[in-house]
Amino acid sequence: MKTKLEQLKTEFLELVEKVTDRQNLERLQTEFLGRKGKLNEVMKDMVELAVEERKLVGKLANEVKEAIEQAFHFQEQKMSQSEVMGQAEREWIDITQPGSFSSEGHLHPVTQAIGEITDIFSHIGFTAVRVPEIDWDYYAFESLNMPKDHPARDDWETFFVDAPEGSGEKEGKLLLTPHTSNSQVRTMETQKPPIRMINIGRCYRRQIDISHVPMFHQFEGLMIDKGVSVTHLKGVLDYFAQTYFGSNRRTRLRPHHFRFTEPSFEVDITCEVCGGNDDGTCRLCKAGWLELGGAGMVHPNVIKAGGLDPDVYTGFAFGWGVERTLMMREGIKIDDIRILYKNDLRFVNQF
Ligand code: FA5
Repeated sequence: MKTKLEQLKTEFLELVEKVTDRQNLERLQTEFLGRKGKLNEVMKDMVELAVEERKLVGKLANEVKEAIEQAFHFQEQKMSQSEVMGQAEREWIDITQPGSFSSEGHLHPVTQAIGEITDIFSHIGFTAVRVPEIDWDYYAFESLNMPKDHPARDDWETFFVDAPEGSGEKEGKLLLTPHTSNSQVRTMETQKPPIRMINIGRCYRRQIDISHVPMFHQFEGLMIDKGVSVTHLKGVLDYFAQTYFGSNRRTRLRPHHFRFTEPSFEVDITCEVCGGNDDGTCRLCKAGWLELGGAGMVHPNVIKAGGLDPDVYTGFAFGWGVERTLMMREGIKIDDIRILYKNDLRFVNQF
């Protein structure tokens, strides 16, 4: 039995050195030390030995067992070390290498224009305000001198929200604002004159063609004070047009009619696509001019709705399309407004 035990030990020590992975190492250990393993197999014959002899063999068996266990742990440690080394080799990082950069996006051209427009007006004291873009009929129409069922409302091709009507005096139907002019009375309700505000917001109309989209942006300007006249309006519009478009562009005021301004105008600028020389072929404009927005002196009824006395205060207001303004910028040459909202990166990345 002693020889068998010695052989067992030698056999294990030889085999364990050749094992290279944990699975085989554990299998080998079970083969030698497991319940039905080789060591126990040899020990079965112990019962036949004399007591003295049994003691000696028992001691030897323990030594063999210990030697096997030690060799097992030694090999296990060697494996852990080489695993760590292997990992370090596989995962090393050269910190002197240049980093990899993720490509940086940028703001949408319309968002860029909104920032620029706000900035231009801030230089002449117009403070940005925000008002609801889902608002009551009262602020979008009624307070703007357009009573219920007035046909002038039709021009705004409005989306109404399928929700219960508000019963308050300043409520009515709920709608997606078709213009930013709801900010006129809302601002007069919260600020005292002198008022100089600019409101840039989303507008919604049931329109889509080459120069109309169902969701667009307008910027609304409002100035209310004592003694404000059309001259101030013209001065502010010219300041904006020259700062944003450049001094070589021409603008014009065309007499128009809005229920909430008197007198009212439409503001046109020479078309950037045809250079203002439309020979009947420009897809975008009408005879070299493109309408940017409406403007006028705030109607006395609107000033009253804002809680102010029209005999004391006068003011002007204007509302322009942001997309149209951007499209008329020098060098832009966008001849279809819808491309702004097609999410085509080939287009957007040019800005
Ligand atoms: C108005 O909306 C008035 N609230 C403007 C105003 C404000 C007049 C203050 C007087 C005083 P209008 O419907 O013309 O006016 O629209 C103004 C501008 O919004 C248009 O000239 C155009 O630039 C832009 N616009 C209107 N509808 C669309 C649309 N569907 N898509 C893109 N831009 C549009």
